[in-house]
Amino acid sequence: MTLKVYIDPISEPSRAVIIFCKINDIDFEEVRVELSKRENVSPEYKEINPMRQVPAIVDGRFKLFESHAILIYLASAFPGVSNHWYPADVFKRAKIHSVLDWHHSFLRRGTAGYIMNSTLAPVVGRPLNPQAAAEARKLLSYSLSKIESFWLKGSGKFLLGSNQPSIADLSLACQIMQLEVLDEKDLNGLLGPHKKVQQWIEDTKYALRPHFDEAHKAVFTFLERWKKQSSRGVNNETESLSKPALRANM
Ligand SMILES: N[C@@H](CCC(=O)N[C@@H](CS)C(=O)NCC(=O)O)C(=O)O
Repeated sequence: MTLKVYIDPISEPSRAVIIFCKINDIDFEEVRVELSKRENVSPEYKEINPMRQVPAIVDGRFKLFESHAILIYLASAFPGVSNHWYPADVFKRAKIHSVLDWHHSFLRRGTAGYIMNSTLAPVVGRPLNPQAAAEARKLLSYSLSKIESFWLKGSGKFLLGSNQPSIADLSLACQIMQLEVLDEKDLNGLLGPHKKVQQWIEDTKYALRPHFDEAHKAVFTFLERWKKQSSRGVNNETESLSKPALRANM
Protein backbone atom coordinates (compact mmCIF):
# COMPACT_ATOMS: atom_id res chain seq x y z
CA MET A 1 0.00 0.00 0.00
CA THR A 2 1.41 3.42 -0.98
CA LEU A 3 2.56 5.78 1.73
CA LYS A 4 0.15 8.72 2.07
CA VAL A 5 1.61 12.11 3.00
CA TYR A 6 -0.83 14.77 4.22
CA ILE A 7 0.48 18.26 3.65
CA ASP A 8 -0.17 21.87 2.78
CA PRO A 9 2.72 23.35 0.76
CA ILE A 10 2.40 26.59 2.73
CA SER A 11 3.67 24.65 5.76
CA GLU A 12 7.44 24.42 6.33
CA PRO A 13 7.46 20.99 8.01
CA SER A 14 5.19 19.68 5.24
CA ARG A 15 7.72 20.74 2.64
CA ALA A 16 10.55 19.05 4.54
CA VAL A 17 8.69 15.72 4.43
CA ILE A 18 7.84 16.05 0.74
CA ILE A 19 11.41 16.97 -0.20
CA PHE A 20 12.73 14.03 1.83
CA CYS A 21 10.43 11.58 0.03
CA LYS A 22 11.37 12.95 -3.38
CA ILE A 23 15.11 13.10 -2.86
CA ASN A 24 15.12 9.54 -1.54
CA ASP A 25 12.84 8.15 -4.27
CA ILE A 26 10.23 7.09 -1.73
CA ASP A 27 7.00 6.23 -3.48
CA PHE A 28 4.16 8.27 -1.95
CA GLU A 29 0.77 9.79 -2.57
CA GLU A 30 0.48 13.48 -1.67
CA VAL A 31 -2.81 14.40 -0.02
CA ARG A 32 -3.55 18.12 0.28
CA VAL A 33 -5.01 19.45 3.52
CA GLU A 34 -5.63 23.13 2.84
CA LEU A 35 -5.14 25.16 5.98
CA SER A 36 -6.76 28.23 4.43
CA LYS A 37 -9.94 26.16 3.99
CA ARG A 38 -9.57 24.75 7.54
CA GLU A 39 -9.50 21.22 6.10
CA ASN A 40 -7.21 20.31 9.00
CA VAL A 41 -10.12 20.59 11.44
CA SER A 42 -12.44 18.31 9.47
CA PRO A 43 -13.62 15.12 11.21
CA GLU A 44 -11.97 13.05 8.44
CA TYR A 45 -8.57 14.62 9.03
CA LYS A 46 -8.94 14.28 12.80
CA GLU A 47 -8.86 10.53 12.19
CA ILE A 48 -5.44 10.97 10.54
CA ASN A 49 -3.99 13.49 12.99
CA PRO A 50 -5.95 14.16 16.19
CA MET A 51 -3.77 17.27 16.70
CA ARG A 52 -5.21 18.67 13.45
CA GLN A 53 -1.92 19.82 11.99
CA VAL A 54 0.12 19.03 8.89
CA PRO A 55 2.20 17.10 8.05
CA ALA A 56 1.05 13.58 8.86
CA ILE A 57 1.54 10.21 7.19
CA VAL A 58 -0.31 6.94 6.86
CA ASP A 59 1.80 3.93 5.97
CA GLY A 60 -0.53 0.96 5.78
CA ARG A 61 -2.15 0.79 9.20
CA PHE A 62 0.52 3.00 10.78
CA LYS A 63 -0.31 6.68 11.34
CA LEU A 64 2.19 9.32 12.41
CA PHE A 65 2.29 13.09 12.92
CA GLU A 66 5.12 15.52 13.85
CA SER A 67 7.56 16.16 11.00
CA HIS A 68 10.70 15.16 12.88
CA ALA A 69 9.19 11.84 13.94
CA ILE A 70 8.05 11.33 10.35
CA LEU A 71 11.50 12.05 8.91
CA ILE A 72 13.10 9.65 11.40
CA TYR A 73 10.53 6.97 10.58
CA LEU A 74 10.98 7.36 6.82
CA ALA A 75 14.78 7.32 7.12
CA SER A 76 14.59 4.17 9.27
CA ALA A 77 11.80 2.24 7.53
CA PHE A 78 12.49 2.81 3.86
CA PRO A 79 15.42 1.02 2.25
CA GLY A 80 17.68 3.08 0.05
CA VAL A 81 17.80 6.21 2.21
CA SER A 82 21.46 7.24 2.42
CA ASN A 83 23.05 7.00 5.84
CA HIS A 84 23.92 10.70 5.99
CA TRP A 85 20.27 11.69 6.40
CA TYR A 86 20.00 9.87 9.72
CA PRO A 87 23.31 8.16 10.49
CA ALA A 88 23.39 4.75 12.13
CA ASP A 89 26.11 6.00 14.48
CA VAL A 90 24.41 6.51 17.84
CA PHE A 91 26.39 9.64 18.73
CA LYS A 92 25.65 11.30 15.39
CA ARG A 93 21.98 10.39 15.78
CA ALA A 94 21.87 11.84 19.27
CA LYS A 95 23.34 15.11 18.02
CA ILE A 96 20.75 15.26 15.25
CA HIS A 97 18.01 14.79 17.84
CA SER A 98 19.60 17.59 19.83
CA VAL A 99 19.37 20.00 16.87
CA LEU A 100 15.79 18.92 16.09
CA ASP A 101 14.60 19.37 19.68
CA TRP A 102 16.36 22.73 19.93
CA HIS A 103 14.70 23.76 16.68
CA HIS A 104 11.18 23.38 18.10
CA SER A 105 11.85 25.66 21.05
CA PHE A 106 13.92 28.28 19.25
CA LEU A 107 14.10 28.65 15.48
CA ARG A 108 10.66 27.18 14.79
CA ARG A 109 8.97 29.17 17.56
CA GLY A 110 10.71 32.39 16.53
CA THR A 111 10.16 32.04 12.80
CA ALA A 112 6.62 30.69 12.83
CA GLY A 113 5.59 33.12 15.57
CA TYR A 114 7.05 36.11 13.76
CA ILE A 115 5.73 35.28 10.31
CA MET A 116 2.28 34.30 11.51
CA ASN A 117 1.81 37.36 13.73
CA SER A 118 3.39 39.88 11.35
CA THR A 119 2.21 38.59 7.97
CA LEU A 120 0.42 35.29 7.46
CA ALA A 121 -2.33 35.18 10.09
CA PRO A 122 -5.02 36.44 7.67
CA VAL A 123 -4.26 33.55 5.29
CA VAL A 124 -5.61 31.17 7.94
CA GLY A 125 -8.31 33.56 9.13
CA ARG A 126 -6.55 34.93 12.20
CA PRO A 127 -5.73 38.56 13.15
CA LEU A 128 -2.18 39.98 13.10
CA ASN A 129 -0.57 40.57 16.52
CA PRO A 130 2.27 43.14 16.48
CA GLN A 131 3.27 42.54 20.11
CA ALA A 132 3.57 38.78 19.68
CA ALA A 133 5.42 39.43 16.40
CA ALA A 134 8.00 41.62 18.17
CA GLU A 135 8.62 38.96 20.85
CA ALA A 136 8.96 36.22 18.25
CA ARG A 137 11.35 38.33 16.16
CA LYS A 138 13.72 38.57 19.13
CA LEU A 139 13.70 34.79 19.51
CA LEU A 140 14.24 34.38 15.79
CA SER A 141 17.28 36.71 15.78
CA TYR A 142 18.71 34.89 18.76
CA SER A 143 18.14 31.52 17.07
CA LEU A 144 19.86 32.63 13.85
CA SER A 145 22.86 33.82 15.83
CA LYS A 146 23.07 30.43 17.59
CA ILE A 147 22.96 28.57 14.29
CA GLU A 148 25.75 30.84 13.01
CA SER A 149 27.96 30.57 16.08
CA PHE A 150 27.21 27.08 17.37
CA TRP A 151 25.45 24.62 15.05
CA LEU A 152 27.54 25.71 12.05
CA LYS A 153 30.84 26.03 13.87
CA GLY A 154 32.33 22.77 12.49
CA SER A 155 34.48 22.46 9.39
CA GLY A 156 31.82 20.81 7.14
CA LYS A 157 29.23 22.67 5.10
CA PHE A 158 26.26 21.41 7.11
CA LEU A 159 24.95 21.46 10.68
CA LEU A 160 27.08 19.66 13.28
CA GLY A 161 30.10 20.05 11.00
CA SER A 162 28.88 17.37 8.57
CA ASN A 163 29.91 17.19 4.95
CA GLN A 164 26.50 15.95 3.85
CA PRO A 165 23.02 17.07 4.90
CA SER A 166 20.95 15.30 7.55
CA ILE A 167 17.24 15.54 8.36
CA ALA A 168 18.20 18.41 10.68
CA ASP A 169 19.53 20.48 7.76
CA LEU A 170 16.34 19.76 5.84
CA SER A 171 14.02 20.72 8.68
CA LEU A 172 15.80 23.91 9.72
CA ALA A 173 16.46 25.09 6.16
CA CYS A 174 12.77 24.72 5.22
CA GLN A 175 11.93 26.80 8.27
CA ILE A 176 14.35 29.58 7.34
CA MET A 177 13.04 29.63 3.75
CA GLN A 178 9.68 30.75 5.13
CA LEU A 179 11.34 34.09 5.93
CA GLU A 180 11.11 34.88 2.23
CA VAL A 181 7.52 35.95 2.80
CA LEU A 182 8.88 38.99 4.63
CA ASP A 183 9.71 42.21 2.84
CA GLU A 184 13.28 42.48 1.55
CA LYS A 185 14.43 45.02 4.13
CA ASP A 186 13.20 42.90 7.01
CA LEU A 187 14.66 39.73 5.51
CA ASN A 188 18.04 41.39 4.99
CA GLY A 189 17.96 42.78 8.51
CA LEU A 190 17.45 39.28 9.91
CA LEU A 191 19.76 37.24 7.68
CA GLY A 192 22.30 39.92 6.65
CA PRO A 193 24.53 39.56 9.75
CA HIS A 194 24.67 35.77 9.40
CA LYS A 195 26.94 34.94 6.48
CA LYS A 196 27.43 31.32 7.48
CA VAL A 197 23.68 30.79 7.69
CA GLN A 198 23.28 32.27 4.21
CA GLN A 199 26.01 30.01 2.78
CA TRP A 200 24.56 26.96 4.52
CA ILE A 201 21.12 27.64 2.99
CA GLU A 202 22.74 27.88 -0.44
CA ASP A 203 24.65 24.63 0.14
CA THR A 204 21.47 22.90 1.32
CA LYS A 205 19.53 24.10 -1.72
CA TYR A 206 22.30 22.79 -3.96
CA ALA A 207 22.53 19.42 -2.20
CA LEU A 208 18.74 18.99 -2.40
CA ARG A 209 18.29 20.20 -5.97
CA PRO A 210 15.89 20.24 -7.74
CA HIS A 211 13.35 19.23 -5.09
CA PHE A 212 14.15 21.93 -2.54
CA ASP A 213 13.65 24.78 -5.03
CA GLU A 214 10.59 23.14 -6.58
CA ALA A 215 8.88 22.73 -3.23
CA HIS A 216 9.44 26.39 -2.38
CA LYS A 217 8.72 27.97 -5.77
CA ALA A 218 4.98 27.37 -5.82
CA VAL A 219 4.36 28.55 -2.31
CA PHE A 220 6.35 31.74 -2.77
CA THR A 221 4.48 32.56 -5.97
CA PHE A 222 1.26 32.21 -4.01
CA LEU A 223 2.50 34.26 -1.06
CA GLU A 224 3.88 37.01 -3.32
CA ARG A 225 0.49 37.37 -4.99
CA TRP A 226 -1.30 37.25 -1.69
CA LYS A 227 0.98 39.94 -0.22
CA LYS A 228 0.45 42.22 -3.23
CA GLN A 229 -3.30 41.86 -2.92
CA SER A 230 -3.25 42.54 0.81
CA SER A 231 -1.06 45.62 0.39
CA ARG A 232 -3.62 46.93 -2.09
CA GLY A 233 -6.19 46.49 0.66
CA VAL A 234 -8.06 43.65 -1.02
CA ASN A 235 -9.71 41.74 1.80
CA ASN A 236 -11.45 38.40 1.94
CA GLU A 237 -9.44 37.23 -1.05
CA THR A 238 -7.66 34.48 0.81
CA GLU A 239 -10.24 31.90 -0.09
CA SER A 240 -10.38 32.72 -3.77
CA LEU A 241 -6.68 33.36 -4.26
CA SER A 242 -5.17 30.54 -2.28
CA LYS A 243 -6.68 27.60 -4.07
CA PRO A 244 -6.12 28.42 -7.71
CA ALA A 245 -2.79 30.17 -7.13
CA LEU A 246 -1.26 27.22 -5.33
CA ARG A 247 -2.73 24.67 -7.64
CA ALA A 248 -1.75 26.58 -10.74
CA ASN A 249 1.87 26.59 -9.73
CA MET A 250 2.23 23.06 -8.46
N1 LIG B 1 5.72 20.36 15.33
C1 LIG B 1 4.86 20.13 14.20
C2 LIG B 1 4.35 21.46 13.73
C3 LIG B 1 3.18 21.29 12.79
C4 LIG B 1 2.52 22.62 12.50
O1 LIG B 1 2.67 23.62 13.22
N2 LIG B 1 1.76 22.65 11.41
C5 LIG B 1 1.04 23.84 11.07
C6 LIG B 1 1.44 24.28 9.66
S1 LIG B 1 3.13 24.68 9.56
C7 LIG B 1 -0.45 23.54 11.06
O2 LIG B 1 -0.87 22.49 10.65
N3 LIG B 1 -1.22 24.51 11.53
C8 LIG B 1 -2.66 24.41 11.55
C9 LIG B 1 -3.23 24.70 12.91
O3 LIG B 1 -2.48 24.60 13.89
O4 LIG B 1 -4.42 24.99 12.96
C10 LIG B 1 5.66 19.42 13.10
O5 LIG B 1 6.88 19.61 13.02
O6 LIG B 1 5.05 18.65 12.34
